[in-house]
Amino acid sequence: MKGKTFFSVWLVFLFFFVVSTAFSTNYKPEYKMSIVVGPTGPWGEAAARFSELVKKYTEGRVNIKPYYSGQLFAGKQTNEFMLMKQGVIDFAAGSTINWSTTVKELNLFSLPFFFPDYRALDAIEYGEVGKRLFAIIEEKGVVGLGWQENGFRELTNSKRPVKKPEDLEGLKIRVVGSPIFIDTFKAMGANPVSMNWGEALSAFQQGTVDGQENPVISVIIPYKLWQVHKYITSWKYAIDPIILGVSKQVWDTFTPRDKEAIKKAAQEASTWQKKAAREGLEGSTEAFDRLKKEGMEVTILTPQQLRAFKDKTKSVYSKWVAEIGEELVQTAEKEVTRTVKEQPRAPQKK
Ligand code: X2X
Repeated sequence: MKGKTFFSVWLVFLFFFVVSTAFSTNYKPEYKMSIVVGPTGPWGEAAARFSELVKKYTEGRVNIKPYYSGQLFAGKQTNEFMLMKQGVIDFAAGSTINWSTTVKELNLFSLPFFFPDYRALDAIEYGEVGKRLFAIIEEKGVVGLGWQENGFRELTNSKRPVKKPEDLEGLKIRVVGSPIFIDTFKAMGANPVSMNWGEALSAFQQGTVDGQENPVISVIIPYKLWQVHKYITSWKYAIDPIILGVSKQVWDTFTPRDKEAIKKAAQEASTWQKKAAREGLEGSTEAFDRLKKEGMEVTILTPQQLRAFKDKTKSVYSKWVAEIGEELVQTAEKEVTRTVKEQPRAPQKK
């Protein structure tokens, strides 16, 4: 190599060395990750896995610490997205419900009785709609790294089996502080109260609230809700995806190499999490059998029984389609219909 060429190669090398060192020294010693639930169950466990994988793939340059049970919320779980946007929270595995007060399009997942099954949900998340939703959240300050899942939300209560809308009358049901849930439960005849998850648990114990709605594997089992509620109704009335995301402000400080490493970790953790969140619920009665064993009375609504609840929520549906955006909902509707049509015909169970 001639002297001049050697010198330029050396300069280029020096430049990259200086730039990458400068970037990595800008890294925080700890990145805070927000989780609304505790460390037990697929939601919390996946956060721990994600942070371990990130550490491994970035060779220790990015250290994420999960903060469980909503410690970073500053009082309200619906604040999570705003706090990420501001860079106060760096990472989160956040429920789309908690983010929907800031990103109204995410109410798509809370439209009553919209998603029939996991197939339809996956088609939406990994298809055009999912990509659009990630673009929308990014515009608002959060980069989406993967789809995870709390799950289909089922109703539990301490008073009686709920089989028809009339059974909900007078029941005080805790819901998340997101307006579509208040609308839905009022329409079905219940008496909804919005409350943070952390506060809800003591309200169930004291009996000041009669019921709640949350997924079986991710919340009902880890929180042993049978200790406070005897009755569960499976009605899959709303799905609750989790987005694994990072504050855009923070994301922009990572080197391209570390971004790739974090994406890889996110993909692995999210694939594991989704599978775990569906364990015993997909083509199996295992999860509900477990609840029976714990003493719960399980009611699984028939399509006919479901119809009565769906009919009650029609007005909620029309109101919220307008909020979410008609075009987005229509695109999602088409996709759901397609997956239903393409479904291999399973033998019909009576
Ligand atoms: O608060 C809830 O019900 C929970 C844990 O499911 C959410 O964060 C949406």
